[in-house]
Amino acid sequence: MTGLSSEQVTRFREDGYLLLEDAFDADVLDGLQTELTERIDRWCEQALGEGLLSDLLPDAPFDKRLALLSEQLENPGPLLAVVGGKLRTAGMFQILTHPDLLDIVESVIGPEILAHPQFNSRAKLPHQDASVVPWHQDLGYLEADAEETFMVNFWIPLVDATEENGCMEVISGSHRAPLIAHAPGMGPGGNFKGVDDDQLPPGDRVMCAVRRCGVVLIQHKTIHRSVPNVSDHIRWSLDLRYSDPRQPTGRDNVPGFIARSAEHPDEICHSVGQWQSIVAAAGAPSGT
Ligand SMILES: O=C(O)CCC(=O)C(=O)O
Repeated sequence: MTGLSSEQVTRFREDGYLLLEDAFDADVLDGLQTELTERIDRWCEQALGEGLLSDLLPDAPFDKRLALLSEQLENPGPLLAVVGGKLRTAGMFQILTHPDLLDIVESVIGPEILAHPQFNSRAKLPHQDASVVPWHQDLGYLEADAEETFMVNFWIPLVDATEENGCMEVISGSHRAPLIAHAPGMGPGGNFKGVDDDQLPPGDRVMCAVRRCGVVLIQHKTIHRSVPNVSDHIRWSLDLRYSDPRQPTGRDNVPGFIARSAEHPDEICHSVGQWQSIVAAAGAPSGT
């Protein structure tokens, strides 16, 4: 893939979302997927030693194992934490800096590209309320000074994402709305900020099923949610964001890194170690 066509850019700007199948090769995700498996292995080996687990299930498939392990645990929270949130790992760096992704971003905002500090890895277990994300704008989770920053947000499934396993749903054209007030305690688990139904702007609701190696692109004001996972397997995904480094990120206390720059090539971050140093030097609390 070498960026978006001008028709795709126009559709993205008009609708505030774009579905892309086969946006990159499967091996782009392999490094991170191996890291996730290694993290699960390490945590579980220790838990086995402590008598918290009885079976490591080494042969269970990637899209089932974490859920089966969680069922054995009285408190699965610490296990889920090792694979969720902001993993500043080599595999994540490889994805964030992959030319196929950066070409897509460049088609929309040009060649000055910051890998935004807000990103997540998510394992959405079957029938798990706490991972069902209510209607929101990503801007609702950022400082309001980023309202005019045109962000290009990638939602990337690690398994084929379907309505049944909890894919994303977007409201077409909703990115033209201003920042809408987000209330705490929303979603079936009461653990997310979100927008009340009566504040949702009009627009077609589009269920964004997309296969592994595909992408759902949204903008930071596009209203979206993820629907419940009623399947028998885990919907693994990443959400990554990019913006122009000269514009506010809405996350002043955590830096991103320059992923591509025509103007200042000397400022490009070339390794995961450099990325980790940039974040450490800013004194950002770990996990933010
Ligand atoms: O992956 C999900 O379930 C929700 C993702 C989301 O809402 C986001 O990327 O902002």
